[in-house]
Amino acid sequence: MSTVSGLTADQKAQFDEQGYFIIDEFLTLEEVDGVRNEIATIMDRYPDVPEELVQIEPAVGRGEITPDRVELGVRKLFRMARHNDFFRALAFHPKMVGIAETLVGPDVSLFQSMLLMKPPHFGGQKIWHQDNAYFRLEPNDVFGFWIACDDATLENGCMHVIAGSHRSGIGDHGGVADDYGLISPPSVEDAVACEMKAGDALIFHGEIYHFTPPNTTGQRRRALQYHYAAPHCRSSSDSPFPPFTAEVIISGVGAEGL
Ligand SMILES: O=C(O)CCC(=O)C(=O)O
Repeated sequence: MSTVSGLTADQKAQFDEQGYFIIDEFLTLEEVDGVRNEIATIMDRYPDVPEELVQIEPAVGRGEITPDRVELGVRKLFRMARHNDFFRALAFHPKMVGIAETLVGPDVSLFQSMLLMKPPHFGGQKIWHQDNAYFRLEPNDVFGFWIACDDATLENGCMHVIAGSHRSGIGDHGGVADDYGLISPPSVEDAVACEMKAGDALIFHGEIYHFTPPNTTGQRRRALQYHYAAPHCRSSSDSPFPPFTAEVIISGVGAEGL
């Protein structure tokens, strides 16, 4: 099988044409366990952690729901690579950096790290959006890894993508904060539902339309999301969010060590 710097020709072609591909068993179960343990370590220290690191589910924040453990009320961990040594080191994972160098390299920066926690029973949907509508990086040499840290199913909120939608530019978005999304969202019937096992990785273009439904089960659905971009990308003034700057410069001018 021919390869393009660590990717098969088929994976590269699927990324270019469809805007995504999946690699099974991308992280080992030991690596996934390491991620789960570090989440627990952060939450053991909560609320004595940087404010932007932990975002609570809105219904928990409003006091409408009280989870058994505080970790089960978290919507996301945000910019972990900025605030936590474990997640910063993970940004240098050779498999992720190798793919980043192929897709947006030669030099790469980690632009955003998140852990989407989608708690059992009340983890809400993430509405249809394109990630680069948030970042507004120009040029749009940006893509994400979405790595399942639990088995992700239709019922607990697996990722849904619209194949090929990364080729039509950024659609109109409205709303605020986590509810910033496409004003004319596609129909879920037209989406590819990406059911994945823990450790599998979805690699997706920064302008693909995507969405996750609510978690209606008692099972957890944690996912690690790292976005890499070429270091020369800059947030344009079209973004309603403060300009995005790299969390970690992996390679090129100003590169930081492990
Ligand atoms: O994992 C999720 O539930 C949503 C992830 C996502 O699309 C995002 O946060 O941009």
